[in-house]
Amino acid sequence: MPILVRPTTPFPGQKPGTSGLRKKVAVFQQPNYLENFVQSIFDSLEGFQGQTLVLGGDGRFFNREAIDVILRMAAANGFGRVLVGRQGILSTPAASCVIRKHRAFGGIVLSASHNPGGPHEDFGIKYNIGAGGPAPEKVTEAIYACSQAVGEYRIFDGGAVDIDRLGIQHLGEMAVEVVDPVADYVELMERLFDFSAIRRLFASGFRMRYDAMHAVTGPYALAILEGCLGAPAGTVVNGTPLPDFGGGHPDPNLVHAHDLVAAMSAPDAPDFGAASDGDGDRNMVLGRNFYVTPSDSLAVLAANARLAPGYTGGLAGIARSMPTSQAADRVAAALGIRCYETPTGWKFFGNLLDAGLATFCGEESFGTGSDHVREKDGLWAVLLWLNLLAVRRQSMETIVRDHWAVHGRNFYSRHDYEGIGTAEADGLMDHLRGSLADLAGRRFGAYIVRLADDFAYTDPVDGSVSMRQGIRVVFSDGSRIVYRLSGTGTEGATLRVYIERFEPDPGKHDQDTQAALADLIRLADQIAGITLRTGRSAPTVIT
Ligand code: VG1
Ligand code: CO
Repeated sequence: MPILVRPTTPFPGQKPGTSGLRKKVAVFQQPNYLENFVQSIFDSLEGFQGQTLVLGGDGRFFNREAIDVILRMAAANGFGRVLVGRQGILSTPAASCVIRKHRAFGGIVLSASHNPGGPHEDFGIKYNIGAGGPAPEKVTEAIYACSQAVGEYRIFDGGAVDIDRLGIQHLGEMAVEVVDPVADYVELMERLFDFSAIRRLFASGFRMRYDAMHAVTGPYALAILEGCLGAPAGTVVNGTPLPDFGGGHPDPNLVHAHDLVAAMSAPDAPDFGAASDGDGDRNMVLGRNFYVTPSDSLAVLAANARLAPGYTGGLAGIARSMPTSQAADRVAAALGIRCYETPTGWKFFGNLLDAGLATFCGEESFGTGSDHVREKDGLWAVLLWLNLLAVRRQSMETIVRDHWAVHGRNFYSRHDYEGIGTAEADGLMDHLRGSLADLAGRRFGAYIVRLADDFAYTDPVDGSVSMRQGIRVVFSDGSRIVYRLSGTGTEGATLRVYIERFEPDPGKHDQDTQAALADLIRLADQIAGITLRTGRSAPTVIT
């Protein structure tokens, strides 16, 4: 077959971050940039000849062009078959589902997740392994190493396929099967949740607003909520994926999902609100006039998991990323199961899930999921909440307040300082690292530092070690301040500061979060010199 072997030279910086390689679209549009990275993925792998690759993306600008290139490169590199979502669409959790169900060798997901899309915005590409999850660090490091040495790439030059047409086509000897991006995923959700109970909930007049933010979950939410579950038409808003997400920022949080937040605090607000991000792996859930933090959502879902058919046997364990609040730890203790603490990024949950050590996982960044796939899953969390609401027939607010009354409340907030200079950000972190020894045992007002370190993680399954995963300052009452730099941005640096304080007294659970954390927020600035070093007097985004 007509395979071209084209010479190329390496690009610097093709290093995957927290979740794949993310760059401005213009960077990906440079001749050979995408090709180099894709060839590096293939060069880093062994044994995929004749095997199946899964391919899809969140529909953002450059998705189709990239799919065309990757299909032709997969053919030239010897894959036997590619399963590609129709129109190039596959949400991140759906891609994981398809990889697992069809026993694929791996998958390539095109997304920069919550980063904006469009010709002047971001694009991204990530590789997922056969278990369905994000490539672990040893794989991403191997890809990066290959990208620094790549000298040629292979591409098929004998035609193209129509990704709008379901069914099998061929590129040379390789089969390309265009699949319904929604079908396998819907089938999985039906097995995990009590769809009849949720259908009855909607039939009883329960109202919901699901904001797909013009990102990838639109078709999934329409099929499941309005299709299978009988929610009234119009429950899903912004349900058509657009290449630029309608000019918005597909990040489901209080700042970027402001329309949803406004609708949920209006006098005629629905009972339940939810939004997902660009690639469908995150979720924000809201009650009427009530916000639940992702950390609390994980804890409440874990405490109530047995109410859903997929989890009646209970949970083997819970895992959370280090900056995520310790609300889940309290649930794990109450359930008599283990809670694992991992670095930021879903790839660190993979081994725990594969080994059956954890069933639910969560991150403070609106990511929740379980062992049903190997990615976080926005709609899964929404459906689990619906299942819970359908069984308990209480408002979300009542359920969360009851939870706090039993387990106590972990007041929690994340402060992001976006777009600060790389030098300032590195300087701040270096300074913090340098002051760790002095911090231990120091008193700041009522707070005494019990532990100050740079979080290092040893994977309990394969023993791999990941260093420098964020600075933790833990106080004697269990309160914490965590600092780390984002690994998903494409411009300058983003400093994330995570602040947490436990409050056992139900009489004090009504406080405003920022007020409840005010002392620690001041301390966070004092310890790291944020204002002094960045010139910023306030965060860009507070969640
Ligand atoms: C952020 C979040 C992290 C999440 C990652 C990918 O990373 O903090 O929890 O796993 O995004 O999510 P960072 O390095 O910017 O803090 V997604 O939805 O972009 O795939
Ligand atoms: Co995402």
